[in-house]
Amino acid sequence: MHNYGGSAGSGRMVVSGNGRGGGGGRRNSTGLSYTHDGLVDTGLTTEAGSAADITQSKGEEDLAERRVLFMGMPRSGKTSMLTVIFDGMLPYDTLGILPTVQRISYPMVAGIMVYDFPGVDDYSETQFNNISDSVYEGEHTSLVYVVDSQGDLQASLSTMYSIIRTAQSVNADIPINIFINKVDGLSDELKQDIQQDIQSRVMKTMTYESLNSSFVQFFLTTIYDESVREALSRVVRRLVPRYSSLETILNSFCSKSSLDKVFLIDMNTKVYLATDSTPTDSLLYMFTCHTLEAIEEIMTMCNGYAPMGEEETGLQKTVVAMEGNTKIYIYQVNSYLALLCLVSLHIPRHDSLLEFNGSKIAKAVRKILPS
Ligand SMILES: Nc1nc2c(ncn2[C@@H]2O[C@H](COP(=O)(O)OP(=O)(O)O)[C@@H](O)[C@H]2O)c(=O)[nH]1
Ligand SMILES: [Mg+2]
Repeated sequence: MHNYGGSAGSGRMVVSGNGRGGGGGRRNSTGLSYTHDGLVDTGLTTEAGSAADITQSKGEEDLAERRVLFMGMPRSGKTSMLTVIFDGMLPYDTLGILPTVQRISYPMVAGIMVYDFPGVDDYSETQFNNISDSVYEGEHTSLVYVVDSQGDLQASLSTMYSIIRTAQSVNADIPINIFINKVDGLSDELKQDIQQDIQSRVMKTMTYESLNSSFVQFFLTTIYDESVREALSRVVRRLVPRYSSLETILNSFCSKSSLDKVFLIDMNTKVYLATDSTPTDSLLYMFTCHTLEAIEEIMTMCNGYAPMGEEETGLQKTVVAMEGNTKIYIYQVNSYLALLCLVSLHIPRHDSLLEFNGSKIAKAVRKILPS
C-alpha cells in the first residue's frame, strides 16, 4: 500500500496549474471554476443557513426522478451531514442546528437530488405515514436511513423497519443504505463491533419479517471525517446515468496511463460519481479530499490566480505533488466535474500520454454526462 500522507497538511505540496483568464463561477478546490448549475436558490434559508430548496412534504409529485431520501430519527445527524457536504458547514457548527421542519432538497450533478426529511420531537411511525408512498417509487430511488449509534437503537431500528415495509411495498428493489452515524471517537474495533451488532439484528429481523435484504448496505459514518462523503458516493453511483460505461472508460484510462486510481468527482461536494473498478481505499479518498481542500485554501490566498471561464471548454489541468510518492493530476471535465488521477511517482510514465488520454477521457465523460 502507498503512503498517501493522510492529510494534505502533512507534506510539502507543489501546485501547478494552467489556469487562464476568465471570470464567472465560484472557485473550487482546484482553482477551477464551477457553478451550482442545478441549484435552485429559493432565497430561503434552512436552520443551517443553507441555500438549498425547501419544500413541503406534501405534493410528492415534484420529486426528481433520480433521488436519495435521507430519513431517520430526529437528531440522528441527517441535516448535519448534508449541510457539511453541500453547504461547507464546519462539523462543530452543526451543534446548534435546529430541527428540520420541512423537507429540504439538495441538487447534485447528473440530475440527482438528495432530500432531507424532517423529524418531529415526539417521534412516531405516523410521522412517516404522512409521507406519500410515491416517494419510494422508481428504479432510480435510493433510501438512506441514518441511525444514531449513541442513541436509542431499538426505537430507531423499529422505525426503520416500518419505513422499509412501506418502501418495499411500492418498490421491492429499493436500495437501503444504513448510515451508522456518530462513530467519532470510537476505536476501530468498537466500530466494527457496533456494525456487526446492528447488521446481525437488522438481517435477523428482516428475514423474520420476510423483508428483502438483498439491497441493504451498512456504512459507519461521522461528520468529523470524510466517511459521509464516501458513503454518499457509494449511494449515488447506483443512480448515475450509464454508470457501467463510465466505469469502463475509467478502467481503460487507468490501465493505459498507469494510474493507481481515478475518481470522477463533483468538485462542489467532493462526492465522487464514478471511479475505476479497483477497490477504493478510504484513506486514499480521505487524502484526496484533504488535498483538494488545501488547494482551495491556497488558491483563495493567491489573488492573482485566474480561474477558467465557464465558456472555455478546453482542458484545465492542475498537478499536485506530495512529498513522498504520490501525485494528483486534476483534469477539468466541465464546470462542476473533474477527473482526479492518482499516480505513484516511482512508476515511469510519459506526461504527454497522460495529458492526451486525460483530454480524451474528459471529452467522453462530457458526452455521457452532458451539462
Ligand atoms: N458526535 C457527533 N455528533 C453529530 C454527528 N452528526 C450530527 N451530530 C450532532 O447531532 C445533532 C443533531 O443533528 P441534526 O443534523 O439536527 O439531526 P437530524 O434531526 O437527523 O437532522 C447536532 O447537534 C449535531 O452536531 C456525528 O457524526 N457525530
Ligand atoms: Mg434535520
